[in-house]
Order: sequence, then C-alpha cells, then structure tokens
Amino acid sequence: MIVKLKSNRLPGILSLLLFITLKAYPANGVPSSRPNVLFIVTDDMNDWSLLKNYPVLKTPAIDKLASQSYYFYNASCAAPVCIPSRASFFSGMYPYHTGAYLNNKQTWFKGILQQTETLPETFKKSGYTTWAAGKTFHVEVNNDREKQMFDNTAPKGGFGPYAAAPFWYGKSHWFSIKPWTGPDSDFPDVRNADSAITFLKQKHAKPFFMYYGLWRPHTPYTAPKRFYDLYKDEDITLPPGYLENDLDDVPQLGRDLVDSMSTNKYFKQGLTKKEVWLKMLKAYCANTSFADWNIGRVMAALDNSPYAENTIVIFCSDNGFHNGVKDHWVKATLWEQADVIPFLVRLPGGKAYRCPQTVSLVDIYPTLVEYCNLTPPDHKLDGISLVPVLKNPKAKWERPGVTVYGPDYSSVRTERYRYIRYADGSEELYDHESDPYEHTNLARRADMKPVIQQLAKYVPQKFAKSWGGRHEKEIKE
Ligand SMILES: [Ca+2]
Ligand SMILES: [Ca+2]
Repeated sequence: MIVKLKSNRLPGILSLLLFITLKAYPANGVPSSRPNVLFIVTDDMNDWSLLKNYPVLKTPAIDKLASQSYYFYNASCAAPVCIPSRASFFSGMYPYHTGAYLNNKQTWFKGILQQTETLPETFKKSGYTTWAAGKTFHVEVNNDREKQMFDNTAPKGGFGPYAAAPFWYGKSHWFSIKPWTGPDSDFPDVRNADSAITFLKQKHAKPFFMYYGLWRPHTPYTAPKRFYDLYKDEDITLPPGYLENDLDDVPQLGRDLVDSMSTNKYFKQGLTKKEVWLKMLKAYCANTSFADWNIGRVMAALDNSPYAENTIVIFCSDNGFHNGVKDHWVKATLWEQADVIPFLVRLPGGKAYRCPQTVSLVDIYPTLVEYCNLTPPDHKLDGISLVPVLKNPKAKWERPGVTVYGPDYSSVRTERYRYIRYADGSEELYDHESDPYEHTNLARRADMKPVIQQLAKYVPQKFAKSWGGRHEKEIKE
C-alpha cells in the first residue's frame, strides 16, 4: 500500500521508512536486514584438513571454504565427545555449569532442556525460519520440544549402512571399514545434503537459521568406494605427532582415558596395532573426503542461491579425533587432538583471516545472538561473542579455551600453553611454541610454576553435579 504513494509527497520521515522497507525486502524477497545462518557440523573430524599436517588428506570443499573464512586454529570444544559438546553449543553453556559432561542419553535432555533455551529456539523466537537435518543432538528429543526448535521435521537418518562383518573383529561400528558400492542415497548424509540443497533453492520470506549435521567422518567407516579410491595404501602414514612411549610422562588418570585401540585386544587377525591403525587411517581419510564432498554440495547450493550475500556460514566439528596420537584412537581426552576442532566462520564477502584467538564452541551462541540481533535467552550465556574479532581479526582475546570431561577433569588452552588438571590434582603442561604435539609434560618443572599459577585461574572453581555417564576408555565391540 505504501508503495502506491508518491514518495515526493511524503514527509521526510515516511520517505525514510519507505526506503528502509524497500531496502530490507528487495525484489528477490530476501530480507537484507537480518542475515541468514548456515551452520554445518561434522562428527569426530579433527583439524588435519585445515592444519595441513597430514598432507595426503583431501578436503577440497573445506579448503575452499577456509579460503573465504576466518580460520580459528586454536578453537576448542567445551567437552571432547558428542553429546556434551553439542549440549554446550546448543545451550551456550559450559558443561561445568550444566552437569552435561559425558555421553549419556539422560544427560542433556533431562537437565539442559529444563534449564535452557536452545539456539534454534532463540532464532525462532526472533522471527527466523529454523531448519535442520542430520545429526543434531545425538539423542532423540521429544517431538513437542523439537517442534519448538525447528519449523521442519528434521530428518536425521543415523550412521547409514555398514559392513555386517567388519574387517578384523567384532560387530561394532568402530571396526567397520567398507568401500560402499551401493547408491550414494544409501547414506543419510547424502539425503540430508539433498534436503539442504532443496531448502536453499526455495524462496524464504523470513531470514533462516539452517543446521546441517553430518554423521561422518564418525565411524562406521563406510563411504562410497570412490572416496576410498582417492587413497593408496602406501600413501598412508602414522598420524602426525605420533611418538612411541608418549604416555610415559602422563599422570595415571590421563592414561586411564586412553582407549582399547592401544592394546592388542581387538587385533585378532594377526595384524599389529600399527597395521590396524593404517587401515583405519585410510578409512578415516576416505570418510573425511566423503563428508567434505557433502559440505561442498551444500556450499555450492548456497553460493548459487540469492542468499549467498546475506548468509553467515559456521563450520565446525563437535570434537576432534586422535587417530593414534598418544596411543589413543578416538576422542574423549583433554589433549590437543580431541580438543581442538576445525572451526571456520564465513561472512558475506568471504574474506579470509587466520585467527589465533582461543575461541570455544560455546562462543557460537552469543556470536549469533549479536550478529543476527536476536532477543537473547533468559539464561546466562557462558561464551563470548566473536563479533569484535569478526570486525577486527587482530582483536585481543583474553579467555583461554576451557574444556572439561567429567567433574574435575579440565584443560585450559591459551595460544601458547595447554594446562590439564585431573580429579586427583595431577597435572600436565605443554608449551605449544616448542611442542605442538604435546610430547613433553612440563608440569613438574620448577620454572613453570608461575605459568601454572596463571593458567590455574581458569580451571573451573565449581563443577556442577554430573547427569551421569562415564569416561569412554573402552571402544566397545
Ligand atoms: Ca563427535
Ligand atoms: Ca609425553
């Protein structure tokens, strides 16, 4: 109705309002006043793709995204396993405030959903369309609550097909390696990417928050065969940073976190530990390339859509992955390989920066609240908005990455150091300036006392009561 009026007869203020209205909703229907969000989360992907310290690994889509993004190379997860990590970035709260520390189905959803408004709920409350597909919470949320979060009925799908007879032992997905010759559509990651692409081709009257959660490269290591064909056996080496006897200077509670892949327990086909690891590493690479391919498809759909110039893209993994470093296979430790995750933020325009700030996945929620000008939740957000860093990539950042794995198990990561303290008070300290793979524990060196005193200030003073679960030191059959 307003546009029928002749603007030169309107008082100045009305002309201005008309201008703002037209500018906010241009002809293609995409509102420019509030940015859209595409949030992509992989599962158990470490930071090799971005660090380039395992050069055989092929991730062209992530490389391309990195070339357009702020790359936070010291980014931590708040907890080094699926459920509590996801709980932290969907609630914006540290596990030591919520009690969500461990992988336990009761953990988050009895506790966190009672205490917090989740990130998608905050978007919805602020007038966004919210959409999700794929691995989201790692457990089922009841339908009513999920409807409160997402406008679509989020397809999930699970880990997809895997070999009935894993290659050397047992029936667990942990031991399943299978180049898949069936159709790509056998994989939920592929079907969910297809749904994301369809969503991006549609016209949306409101700004959107879009979440695409991949199930890969988490085991089972089933991926279309062409991704296995990218790697020759002879190109696969032991992981960067692997050191014999690396655990010699690690306190007992740290060693207790090391999983059963460091023993011969599962190696029933006469293979040595390292031979098994090389097979697993090839499979990890194939599955990472498979995840990368799906990310590339969704990114291409975004970049070919009218939303490309008004969408912030966040890409991360929920936790890292050891792949053999410190004689440990999976995640679930407080060391660099499990804690530091690939983390990219792409703003419209796509400028690339390398950012040393020790950010955390709990920072995503307050970042999006500020960047998208959302009405914040009633509960306190523990993270810090990255918006000042997005405005100035050299902005100072004081807070270290704080990661916990159960009450009284914590790690503090600054740009230079990692300090770990276990429940019995035992400690580790690593100097990343000279020791990027955390080989030499300096905690007992007298001259390091002042450093430890400084870092210990960031160890949580109080740990909320755990909602349950236990450390995952066994890879279950
Ligand atoms: Ca995970
Ligand atoms: Ca060591």
